[in-house]
Amino acid sequence: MGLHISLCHPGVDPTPWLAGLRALLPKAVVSAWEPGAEPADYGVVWAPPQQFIDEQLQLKAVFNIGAGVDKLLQLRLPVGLRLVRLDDAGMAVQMAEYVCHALFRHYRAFETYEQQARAGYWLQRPPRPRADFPVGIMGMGVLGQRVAQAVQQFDFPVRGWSRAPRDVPGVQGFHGVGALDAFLAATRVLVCLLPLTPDTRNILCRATLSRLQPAAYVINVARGALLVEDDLLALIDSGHLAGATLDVFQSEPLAPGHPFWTHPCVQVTPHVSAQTLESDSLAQIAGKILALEQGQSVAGIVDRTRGY
Ligand code: NDP
Ligand code: OXD
Repeated sequence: MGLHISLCHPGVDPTPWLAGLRALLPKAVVSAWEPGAEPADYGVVWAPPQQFIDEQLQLKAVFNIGAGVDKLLQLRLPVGLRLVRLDDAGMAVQMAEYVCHALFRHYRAFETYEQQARAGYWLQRPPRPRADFPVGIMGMGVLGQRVAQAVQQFDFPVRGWSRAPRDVPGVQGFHGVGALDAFLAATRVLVCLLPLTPDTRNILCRATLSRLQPAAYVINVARGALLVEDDLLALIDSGHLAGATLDVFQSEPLAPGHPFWTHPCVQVTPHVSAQTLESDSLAQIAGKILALEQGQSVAGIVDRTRGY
């Protein structure tokens, strides 16, 4: 094919990624980027340095090895450079299982039962109507819709909030800033699956979280910078929020001594709610390179004015 593909994934062993791309695109030259490398036709990257963009001036497209492009968009990018993000690639089902686990753990009081069991204490708590636990999903894209589908299977009422109207079967849809208050007021378990953009940074703050139903629960699986961490803690400590499951943080890794580590109402995981799957991701990227080479359109092209 005569194509040159440059992989730039700082801090990660490139060997399996290079081998995977070479197997999928045997006619292409695939190499790990280093400063001064030959110009490539396509970049396959996660959090590349500015130098990669500045030196690679002949790129037809850059493939982001992840769904979120916030880090990529922090770079100075040539105006017309096409960015393509991962579009599910095995992440949606992981996100659905993570969110369902967090929802069930909270709704069924499993954490309380675990504590009771450790103390050798037998106490049955009354069942709680699931109609009292409407789940509101902020971000009804590829991942949010998969989560909505999974949550509906367990008969929870589901609301969704997006920028543009989204007609998703079984989901009460809200869209735009004007409908945010109504969406929050209709939500007891909030799932955040928004991209990080100038419009969404710090969107989960005292003003918005206060509008959730009393004893609301927050699940943030998108980006840490969407959440004002001190506001969340204050609202949990005041009793307005029941707690939170957090997979992402303002600063990662979460700092030693951060109150989230030990807060009894906060569960933390180290940014693993939907992990990038190497073979699924490479298959998707290779397929899209072939499609672009044939002049076809591909899913997952980033709209840089929207920021996602
Ligand atoms: P999509 O681009 O498919 O969906 C984004 C959704 O957010 C869309 O529904 C979009 O609305 C909505 N949205 C964006 N901006 C706004 C806004 N200002 N107001 C209201 N709604 C808005 O993304 P994905 O579902 O693929 O991924 C979502 C995010 O999840 C990623 O950006 C990434 O940050 C995070 N992520 C986290 C992972 C983890 O392991 N923790 C793993 C993978 C992703 P509309 O439908 O109108 O366009
Ligand atoms: C992603 C992530 O954006 O893993 O794909 O966070």
